[in-house]
Amino acid sequence: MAAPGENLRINGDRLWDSLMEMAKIGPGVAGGNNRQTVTDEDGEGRKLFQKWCEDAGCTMGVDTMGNMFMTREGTDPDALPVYVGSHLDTQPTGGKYDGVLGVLAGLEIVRTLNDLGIKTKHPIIVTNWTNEEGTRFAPAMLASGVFAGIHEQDWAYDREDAKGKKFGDELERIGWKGDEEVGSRKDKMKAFFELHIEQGPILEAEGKDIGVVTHGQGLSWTQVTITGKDAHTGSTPMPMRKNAGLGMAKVLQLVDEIAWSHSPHAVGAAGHIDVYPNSRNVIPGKVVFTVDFRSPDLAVITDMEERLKIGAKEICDEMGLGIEFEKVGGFDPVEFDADCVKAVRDAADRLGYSHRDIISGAGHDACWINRVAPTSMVMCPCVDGLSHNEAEDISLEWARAGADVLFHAVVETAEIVE
Ligand code: HGY
Ligand code: MN
Ligand code: MN
Repeated sequence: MAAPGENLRINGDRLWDSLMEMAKIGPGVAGGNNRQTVTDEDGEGRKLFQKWCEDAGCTMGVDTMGNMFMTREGTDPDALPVYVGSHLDTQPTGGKYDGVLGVLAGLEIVRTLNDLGIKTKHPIIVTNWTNEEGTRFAPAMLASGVFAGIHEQDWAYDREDAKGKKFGDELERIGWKGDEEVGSRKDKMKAFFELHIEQGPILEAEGKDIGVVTHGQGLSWTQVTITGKDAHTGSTPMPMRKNAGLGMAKVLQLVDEIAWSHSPHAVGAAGHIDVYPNSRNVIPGKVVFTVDFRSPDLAVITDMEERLKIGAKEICDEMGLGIEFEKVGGFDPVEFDADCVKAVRDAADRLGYSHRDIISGAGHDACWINRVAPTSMVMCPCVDGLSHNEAEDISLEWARAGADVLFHAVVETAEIVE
C-alpha cells in the first residue's frame, strides 16, 4: 500500500486550540490540570470529547469500564479497525498534555481526513482509556488492563480511593459505565497507535522532534505497611519508641540505594505516602507507602523487589516494627510491534522530522494493548522532560510533529482508498 504523501499534515492550530479548551476542564492551581479519573471533571471532559467526535461524524461506543471508542467508518465494514488514542484523566497536579495530546491528536486525524475528503479502507477508532494514571484508584492503566484481559473487571470495580469510594460505583455515578462488554473488541483490532509526551529529558536534550518507541520499561508497585506504636512525641523516651515513620525513612533510603545499584537504567521512589495518625505530636504508629521500581530489564525489577523485601524486613525487625508487603501494580517490559514501529519511523523520515528510537520510561495504555493487538507509540519532547507536574509544557511545533507522524502511521495502516 502506498504511503500517504508527505504533504498530508494535520491542522496544528486546531489541535492546539482543542488542547487548551480541554485544559479548562478540571483546572489545577498552577496552570495544569486536576481531572482525576471518574470524578465529575472527568465526566465533563468525556462529554466535550464525545461532542467533538460526534461533530466530526464519529459514532460512540462505551464499554463497561468506561473506555470510549469513537468510530470513523471505513469503506470496508469487514476490515479490522485501526485504533488511536490515550487517556483524558490526569494526575492531581498533572499537566495539560499527558494523555490528552494522544486522544486529541487522534481526533485531529479524523478532522483532517474529513477536511481532505479522504476515505480509508479500515475504520479508525479514537479511544479514551479510563483511569490510565492509577493515582486515585491503583493500579495505573486499569481499564486498558481489564480490556486486555490482565485484570478481572470485578476486581477493578472494587478498587478503592483514599476516601473508601469504589471505582465501579464512581464510574456509574458519573454516568460513564457503558453497556459494551469490556474486551469484546480486543480480537478485532488491526493496530493501536498512541502519541504521548516523552515525560523525560532525552528528546529535548538531543534536539529530536520524534521518539520512535520500540520498548516500554517494566513497572512494579509494592505497597508497604509498617506498624509501630502511636505515642507522645514529647514524653516518650527515645529507647521506648516504635517509630513507623523512622522505619519508612530508612526503607526509602534503601529503595534509593537499590535503584542506584542498577544505574543507569533502573529507577525507584515512593510517590504515595500515608502517615497515621499524621498529628504533629504523635509518633507515627503506622505508615503506608507505595514503592515504584522500573527498569527495561525484568531480571532487574525482580532483583529490586526481592532486595526491598529482605532489606526492609531487616530494618523493621531491628526496630521492633511490623511490616507487610502487597503487590498493587506492575507489568513486564514491553517490546512493541515491529511493523507498527516501522510505520512510525518511516512516517518521521517521510515528513522530515528528526527522530530516534526510544524506550518509554513511563507506563502507557499501549503497554497493555500491545498484548492483544499490534501496537506502537510516537513520542514528542516536553520542556525539561518534566511531567506529572502542573508546569508540564510542550511547544505547538512538537505537538504538530507528533500528530503528523501519528497521522501518517495511522492512515498508512488504515489504507487510503480515495
Ligand atoms: O505511572 C506511569 O508511568 C503512568 O504515567 N501512569
Ligand atoms: Mn500518560
Ligand atoms: Mn501520567
